[in-house]
Amino acid sequence: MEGWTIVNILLGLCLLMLSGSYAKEKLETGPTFVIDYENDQFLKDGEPFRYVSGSIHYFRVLPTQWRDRLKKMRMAGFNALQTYVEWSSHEPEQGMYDFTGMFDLVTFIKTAQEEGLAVILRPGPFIDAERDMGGLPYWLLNKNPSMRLRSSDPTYLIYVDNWFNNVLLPKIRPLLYANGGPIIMVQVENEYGSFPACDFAYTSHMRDIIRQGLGDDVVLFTTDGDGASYLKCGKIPGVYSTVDFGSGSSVTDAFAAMRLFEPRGPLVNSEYYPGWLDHWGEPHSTVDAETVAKTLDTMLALNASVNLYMFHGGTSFGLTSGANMGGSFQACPTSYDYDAPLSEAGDPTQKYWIIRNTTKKYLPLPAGDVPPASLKYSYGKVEVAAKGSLFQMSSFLQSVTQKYPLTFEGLLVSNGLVIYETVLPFRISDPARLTINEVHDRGYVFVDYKYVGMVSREQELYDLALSATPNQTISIIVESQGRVCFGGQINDFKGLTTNVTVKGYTLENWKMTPLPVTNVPRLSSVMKHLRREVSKSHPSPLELKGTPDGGMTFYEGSFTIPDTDDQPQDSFLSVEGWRKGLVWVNDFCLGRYWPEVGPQLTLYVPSDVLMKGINTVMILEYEASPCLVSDTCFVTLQEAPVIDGPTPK
Ligand code: NDJ
Repeated sequence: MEGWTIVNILLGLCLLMLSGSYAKEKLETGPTFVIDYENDQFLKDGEPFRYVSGSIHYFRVLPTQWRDRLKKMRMAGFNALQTYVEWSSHEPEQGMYDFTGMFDLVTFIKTAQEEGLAVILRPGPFIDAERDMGGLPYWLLNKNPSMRLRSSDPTYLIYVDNWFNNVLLPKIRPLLYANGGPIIMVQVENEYGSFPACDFAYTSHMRDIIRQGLGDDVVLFTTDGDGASYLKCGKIPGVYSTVDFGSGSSVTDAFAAMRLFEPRGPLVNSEYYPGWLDHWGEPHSTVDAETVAKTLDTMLALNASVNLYMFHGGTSFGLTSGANMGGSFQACPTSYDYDAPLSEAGDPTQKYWIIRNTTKKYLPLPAGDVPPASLKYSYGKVEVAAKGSLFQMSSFLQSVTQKYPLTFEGLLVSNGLVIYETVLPFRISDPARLTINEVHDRGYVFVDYKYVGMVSREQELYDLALSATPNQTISIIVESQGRVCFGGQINDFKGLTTNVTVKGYTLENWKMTPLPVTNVPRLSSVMKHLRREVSKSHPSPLELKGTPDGGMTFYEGSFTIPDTDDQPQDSFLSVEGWRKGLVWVNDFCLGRYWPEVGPQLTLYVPSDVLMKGINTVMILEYEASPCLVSDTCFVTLQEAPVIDGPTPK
C-alpha cells in the first residue's frame, strides 16, 4: 500500500514537471511570424504562410462600418488586412491626440483580428495615400518653415520621435502577433525610394526607433516601386524590401527588381493596384477586373504574398484629400472608390467576385455567405436657402494683421479658406496687372466685395486685369485644394505664399481671416450669429456680398427621414447645378464637391450620419449656386453614385 503511494506521488511529480516544462516551452516559443530565407517564404508558428491582404484605411470608413468591410474582405478568402496609420489624423494640432471614433486605431486592429485577419501595419510617418500632405501634420511647417520633411533634419525628427516613441508604438506593441495580437509586419516609411532626399540616416533612424519601440519579434519591411532606381534609396539594411506594382507591369520584371535587393525570402507585392486614384478634372480611373485577376493569379502561382491596394477605398471625408504634382497641380477628389473590389459604399462589385474566384484557388474561403450590399435610399430633393456670405461671417471671426501675407501654416490654419484683405493705397492704371504668384491653390479676387476674377495654381493662372481706385478693398479668398502628397514638393504651404503685386508694386498691410470650416463646433456657433444677423435684413443672395451668382455663400435646408425599421439608409448627394464647395449633413463634412470639372458628381452619405426625423444639409458654395432661378435651389439625395461624370478637355 505504502509503495503504491510513493509511486503515485513520484508519478504525479513527474507529470507536474513535464507539464511545467511543456508550458514553459510553449511560453518560450509563443506565436511566431518570421521570414524563412532558405525556402523563400514566411513562417507563421513554424508553418509556411503566404498572405493575400487588402488595404482598408480606418480613417476613410466610419467605425460602424469597419466590421462589415473587414468581414467582406475575409469572405473573399483574404487572410490579412493592410492599413496605414495617419499621423495628421491622430495629432491634428501639436500635442493634441485623437484616437476616438474614426481614429480609434486599436479597435480597428482588434476588429480585424476578431474577423480572422492578420494585420500589416504601415505607420509612416509619411504615407502618401492621396491624403493631405501625405498624412504628415500640417503644423510641422509652422514649427520650421524650412523643415526638411522625411529626412534626418533634427527639427523634423523631434516631432516624429515624440509621435512614435511616446504615443504610437506603445499602443502598437501589445497588438503584435508575438504578444497575442494580429500584427505580423510593420512597414518603415513609405516608398522612400520615390522621394528625392535619399537620406539613409533618416531611414535607419526610423528602423531603429520602430525596433526599439516594438522589439525584435516583428518583421519590418519597406515598399518601393518595382525598379532598381526606387529600391536603391528605399532599401534599409536589416529591413525586408518589397515592391509595388499594378497589372500593367510584368510580374517577372517586377519581382526580378525585388530580387536584386532580396535574393532570398518570400516574393511580396505590397501594393497591387486593382484600380487607381482620381484627380479632379480627369476621367475616372478604372482597371479591367479580368486583367486584375489574371495578374493576381500569376503572382499567387509564384507563391508570392500580395496586398491589394485598395480592397476598399472609402471616402476622404472633410478636407483630408491630397494632391499630386504631375505636369501641374492635380487635386484628388473626395471619393476614394479606387475602382476597388468593394465600392466606396462598401458594396461587393463584379471585381469582388472575380477576385474571390482567384483567391479561392490558393486559400480556403471561410464558410458562410458574403454580407450583401447595404440598402440605399433616395430621399429626393432637399430645398436649401442662402443664409449669409463668407464676408458677412468674417465680421464674427478673429483676424490677424501683418505687413505681408502669412501662409495657412503661419496662421496655424490646417485647411479650408482664408480671406486676405488689403486697401489699395495708390492710384493705378486702368486696368493694372494684379499678380498673385504661387497662389495655393485658388484665389477668388474681389474689389469692394464685388467678384472680379480668379487665379489658379492648377491652371497656372496667376494674374488678372484689375480696375480699382485708391482706398478700395481688395479681398482674395484663398482655397486650399489639399496638400501635395507625393514627390519632392510636399512642403506645400497654402494660401498666399508670396507677395501680391499691382503693376510690380507690392501690396502691404494684410488682414487675414481664417474660416472655421474644419472646426464643426466653431462653425456651428458662428453660423448661429450669421443666421441671426442676416434674418434681420432678409437679403437676397445678390445682396449677400458674395459672387454675383450667389457664390461664397452658405446655404441650408433640411429633410425628414421616416421612422421605420429599415431607416436610415446610405444615400448619395447629387450637387448637380452647384459649382464648387463643401457640404455637411448633420454637421458631418461629407467633403469637397466640384461637379463642374468632375469626374465625381455625387457625395457618399453613409447611413450613420443620418437619423430618423429631421436632418440638416449645409452647403458652402464658392462660385455660383443655382439659387438665382426659382425652383432650382436644391440638392438631391439619390440611390446611385456618379463618380465617372464628364471632365473638361
Ligand atoms: O505608397 C503609395 C500609396 O500610398 C503609392 N502610390 C499610391 C497610389 O494610390 C498611394 O499613394 C503612388 N502614388 S505611386 C503616386 C501617384 C502619383 C500620380
